[in-house]
Amino acid sequence: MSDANIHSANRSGGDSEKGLDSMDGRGCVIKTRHGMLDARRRTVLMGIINVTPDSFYDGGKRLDPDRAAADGMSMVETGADILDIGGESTRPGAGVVSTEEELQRVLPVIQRLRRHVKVPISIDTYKAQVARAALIEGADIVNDISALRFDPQMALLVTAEKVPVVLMHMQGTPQTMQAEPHYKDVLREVQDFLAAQVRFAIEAGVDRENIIIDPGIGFGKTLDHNLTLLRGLPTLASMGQPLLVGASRKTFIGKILRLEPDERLEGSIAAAIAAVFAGAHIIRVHDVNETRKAIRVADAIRFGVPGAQR
Ligand code: 9MG
Repeated sequence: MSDANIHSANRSGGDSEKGLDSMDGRGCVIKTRHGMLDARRRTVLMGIINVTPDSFYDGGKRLDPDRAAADGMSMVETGADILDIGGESTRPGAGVVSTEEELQRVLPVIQRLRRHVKVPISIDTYKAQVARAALIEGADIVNDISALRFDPQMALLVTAEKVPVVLMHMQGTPQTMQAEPHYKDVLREVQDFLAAQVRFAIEAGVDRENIIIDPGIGFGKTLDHNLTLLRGLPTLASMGQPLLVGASRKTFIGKILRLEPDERLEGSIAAAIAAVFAGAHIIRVHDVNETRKAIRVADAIRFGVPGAQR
């Protein structure tokens, strides 16, 4: 997929979506085939299971499907509300994986998890064929980093299957995105892009309630772009769709702290908590146990603790 294809596909102009309802609670509840995700008074946590040899942090750790499934089960035990299964690395410069290879990586993990966990499973793919097979095996949500742009069949699939879909912003492709990210006004452009893709999805037949938006931290962004977007999350939250943020162990944290991915836990938790207070509904993380504890405290500060002694 060339950049030219991506930028010409489905874009209906740079205007921001004026017609979106403001957040009224409606946008915080997501219905899935395996239950409801209610983010009205609690942050939803998505645990990352990469079944890849080359992901930037956990690449190569879960090539055995039994190990990947066991990790998913322990994420659920420690507080994951969703498990996100990916079979193609999206780190900057990562190679494209064939559909067959991606299917061989993710399906055995989804099959095992579906037998053992009740939480919704999300399939991290931009390929409709992979998403379709994953949904058949029991996945519930499609996490599409291309926001329905890379595969024309994807919008048809999520419409027909009536499943929630994550629309993420990315400038370029994983192969090109960090070459020279450029924006005049990153927050405005990301908001306009997400509004245009929400409109595209709705016109294709996707229910508004099934659309989750995501600024795509680290996808074609400099350190400054990422920080501006995290600071601007309230603007994106006000678009009225559930808002997902993924900052876990990403390069911008390494740039701030001058630390490698395996030393970025504390920075990742700080970013997650900042996102929660800025209005994010779903946080995508590698470290479920640690992040869940931090978020429980953040949620208690935001909403109180039911039955707490005064
Ligand atoms: C697959 N993947 C990697 N980072 C991500 C992010 O920030 N958001 C979403 N939706 N997916 C991501």
